Amino acid sequence: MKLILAIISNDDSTALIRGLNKESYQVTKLATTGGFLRAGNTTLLIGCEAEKVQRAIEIIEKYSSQREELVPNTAGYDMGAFSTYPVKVTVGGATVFVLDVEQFLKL
Ligand code: 2BA
Repeated sequence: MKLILAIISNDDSTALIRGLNKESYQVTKLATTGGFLRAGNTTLLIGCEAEKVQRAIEIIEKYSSQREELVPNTAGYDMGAFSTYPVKVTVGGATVFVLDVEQFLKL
C-alpha cells in the first residue's frame, strides 16, 4: 500500500478529484497553504495499492500539469482609455510525494 500526497492548484482540484474517483481512487482533499507564496493550494491524500500508483500519477499529470494560459490584464493605458490585453501566465503544476504505508486500518 502507498500514500500519494499531491500538492496542486485549487483550480485543478475539482476536475482532478473527479478523474481519480472515476477510476476508483479514494481521495481526501486538504485545504493547504504554500510556505513560500503563502497562497492557498490543495493537497490530496490518495491511498492505493502499489500497482495503481503509476496510473494515479498519469491522472494527476493529465489534470494538473503546468500550462500557459492567457488572462486579461488591465495594466495598460492606451489613447486616454484603459485597454485590456491578454498576458501569458503559468498555471497548474503538481508536486507529488509517494510514501510507503506501514499500516492501513479502517476501524
Ligand atoms: P512549486 O515548486 O511548484 O511548489 C508548489 C507548492 O508545492 C509549494 O507552494 C508548496 O506548497 C508545495 N511544495 C513544493 N515542494 C515542496 C516540498 N519539497 N515539500 C513540501 N511542499 C512542497 P509554495 O511554497 O508557495 O511555492 C510556490 C512556488 O514558489 C514553487 O512552486 C516554486 O516555484 C517557488 N518557490 C518555493 N520555494 C522557493 C524558494 N525557497 N526559493 C525560490 N522559489 C521558491
